Amino acid sequence: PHVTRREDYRAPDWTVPEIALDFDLDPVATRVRATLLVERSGAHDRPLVLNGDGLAAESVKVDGAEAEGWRMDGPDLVIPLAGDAHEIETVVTIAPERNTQLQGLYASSGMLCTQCEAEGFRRITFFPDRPDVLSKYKVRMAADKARFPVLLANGDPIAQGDAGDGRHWAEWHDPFPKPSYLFALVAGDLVANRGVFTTMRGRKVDLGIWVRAGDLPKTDHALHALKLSMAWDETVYGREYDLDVFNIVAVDDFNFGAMENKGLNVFNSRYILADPDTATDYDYDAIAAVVAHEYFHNWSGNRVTCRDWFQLSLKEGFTVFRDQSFSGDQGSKAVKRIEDVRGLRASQFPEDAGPLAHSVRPDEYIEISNFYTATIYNKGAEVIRMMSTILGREKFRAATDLYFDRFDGTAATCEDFVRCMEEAGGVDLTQFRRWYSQAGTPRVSANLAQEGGRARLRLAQTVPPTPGQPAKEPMVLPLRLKLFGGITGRPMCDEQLVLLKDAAHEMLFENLSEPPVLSINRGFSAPVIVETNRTAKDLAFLSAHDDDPFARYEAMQQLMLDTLVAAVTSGKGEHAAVIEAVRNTLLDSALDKAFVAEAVLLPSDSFIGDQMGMVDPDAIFAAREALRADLGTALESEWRAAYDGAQANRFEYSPAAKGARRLKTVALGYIAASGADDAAALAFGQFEAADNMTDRQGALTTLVNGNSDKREAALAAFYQRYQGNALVLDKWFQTQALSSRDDAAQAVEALAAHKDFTLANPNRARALIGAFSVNQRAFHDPSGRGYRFVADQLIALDRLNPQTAAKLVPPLGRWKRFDPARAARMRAELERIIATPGLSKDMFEQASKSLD
Ligand code: B3K
Ligand code: ZN
Repeated sequence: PHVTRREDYRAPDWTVPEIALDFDLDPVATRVRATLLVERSGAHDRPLVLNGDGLAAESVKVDGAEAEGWRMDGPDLVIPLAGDAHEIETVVTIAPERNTQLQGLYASSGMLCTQCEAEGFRRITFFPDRPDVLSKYKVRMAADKARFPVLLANGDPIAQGDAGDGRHWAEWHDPFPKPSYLFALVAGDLVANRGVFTTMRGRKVDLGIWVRAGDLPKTDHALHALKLSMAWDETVYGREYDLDVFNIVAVDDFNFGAMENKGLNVFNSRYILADPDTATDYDYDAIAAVVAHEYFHNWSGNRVTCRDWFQLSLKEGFTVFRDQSFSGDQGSKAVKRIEDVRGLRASQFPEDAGPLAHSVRPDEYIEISNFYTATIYNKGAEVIRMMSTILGREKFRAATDLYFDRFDGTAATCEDFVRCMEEAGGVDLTQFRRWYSQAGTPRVSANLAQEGGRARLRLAQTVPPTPGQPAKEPMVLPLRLKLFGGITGRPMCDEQLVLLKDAAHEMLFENLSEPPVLSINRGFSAPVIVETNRTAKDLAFLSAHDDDPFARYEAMQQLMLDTLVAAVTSGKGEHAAVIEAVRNTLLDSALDKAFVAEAVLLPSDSFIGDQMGMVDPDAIFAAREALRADLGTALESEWRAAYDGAQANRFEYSPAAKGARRLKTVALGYIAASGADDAAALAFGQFEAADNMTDRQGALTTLVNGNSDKREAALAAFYQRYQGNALVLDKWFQTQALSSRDDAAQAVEALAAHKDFTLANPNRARALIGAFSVNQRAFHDPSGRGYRFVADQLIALDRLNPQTAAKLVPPLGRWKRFDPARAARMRAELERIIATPGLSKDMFEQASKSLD
């Protein structure tokens, strides 16, 4: 397969300042007429190359006359042109209903919608489908009036009318030049929850959240989040919205979360629809975060876009950083940071340590869809965060102002962004740029040694080898650190920001009146793995006394990890220190409940596995369950007190109420882990009495993981109640796929044959297969049945939807971390995937790289 390389970038031969699209919409056969104004760029005699994917040209005209000498080069249309500017017209017919890839124009629950990023526009019409070709779009759509009463596209509505024969038409113009990946249209039987936002300069923007009529009551949260996001981007980044309308459409079949098409965002319905009965607090938070993310793209992505797909993190890393800051500002910054770091460690760290590791600005790809990764998004966000830490708030804002100002209306690069940081920040980021080019998670060792009244801190860093990058140079690591007195708990110095640039560095602290304890990488100021010589006592001390909430959480996590890793290695656990630290946290009434809930949660099986040279899923599971049981038993009365203290009268979506619900379900889990006789009854009581999905699903999870006779009853009741709601049914599948019971693998195989299971809907596929493959013990069942099941499903899914299938390959690629028997079975499944006739290049790239 063809490999695209960053170093091969060349500016486009032809630009397309304007395009007019005319759609005769029909699910079976949609006719697309495209009229392009093309201009030769620079002095050359190369023909015009228009990308296509599965298109056949029915007509090609140049300046109004049938074109001569055009030809197909594989999927692309090549037209020789004599002059420097021409009008090109092509006509193609496409079949939305047969589009199971969900890329291009497709049908979903009776509506028609588009998804073009990254290279879907070429499945709609012939076009130079690359992000550095920016055009002004005029779109005309005609469709059956009864089936598709609503016709939406980018920009502003211009005109609409009747077309006769039961059809109608609408015209939309987008005045902002944009790349083809931001094109969108939607046709459907939809209703809108409408709102108005008045911008900082007093312009009124009409907002609409478009859904099926029955879903309208579930759209208030998304609309509210949109208004908050628009206001936040004005206050924090000085960015104002620029069109008269902003529409969001929810669709049921979608390959990822949502899409930032100019003025017409298209969303996976799971990131729009919410009411207390069907959405958890986690869902509510995710909806606000994704609405914000897509909205923020209007500046970081649309007004300033990417020159080529290697620069993807320019818009994605920056926009994730922006949505994370937004979410932090809506509630507890500390809890948000903890959640984000947990996510980074669950997805990005393993990616960076495995066969698919790549840098934030990759050097090559086979299929760009495979590079919408945790590294591009979440590590990319950490890179932006580090620059904001180094520059400080004001200079960072000056730098983003400069960036938006200088590159508005253009397609930029990561380098352009860094240069703005340097200019406005007055800093030299030469060495820092390695964050864009070197893959792998840096490791820092920090050893503090007391020498009388002084202490010496020895810092050292290494960056591990990754595929194609055997040797690494030292990185710039901004480490926020502080010392605390081990006796009084008092800070012994102000917090310092240390920029570790060399492989090794020493610092001396003088005049110490008591033994110091090191607090380092506070707030997770650098996305690195830190190893220290801190004792269990030091960590317990910090978990109770550190004045940085993240560092407090981190100390507890490290204490738990050290305990669990020792237990896995030695086969027996020494749990007293963890129990004591958890007790102190539970009893600290100054802490907010959401923080407590995060802090007392044990690291996941897979995160424990990530600490070990060779992962033993069964031993890890056993060690973790043993610690859970001990925590449950030893602190049973504290868990019950926490549980009772977190009961609420009535559902409310506020940080305090969310925190209470979170702690309540965590406490319920520990009460169940204690083996208390009434645990199942307590859980079932919560399940039945719940007035919200957070409590209901929390109780269901506890029951599903257990063996009580209430288990089947709860699963059946849940299914009965939510049968008609696809998003909630996803939770039913997912909860069972994540079960900690011995029969999880078997149960998942049976669920794949359930009448409500389908691979055609990406949410459903991810709820079962995606969830199961991160259930470490079940997926890695020594028989290999988990691997076989996932491979079977992925082979079947690839025939329908390569993009979604390929995203689910990475768990099979972690074979190096497992014993030879498991590794051989995992490799065999990867090989079976690669040998499948007609395999997509998406799957080929993921599976073949995973074998190396
Ligand atoms: N930009 C889209 C992601 C597109 C994924 C294409 N494979 C959503 C987002 O990041 O906001
Ligand atoms: Zn994005």
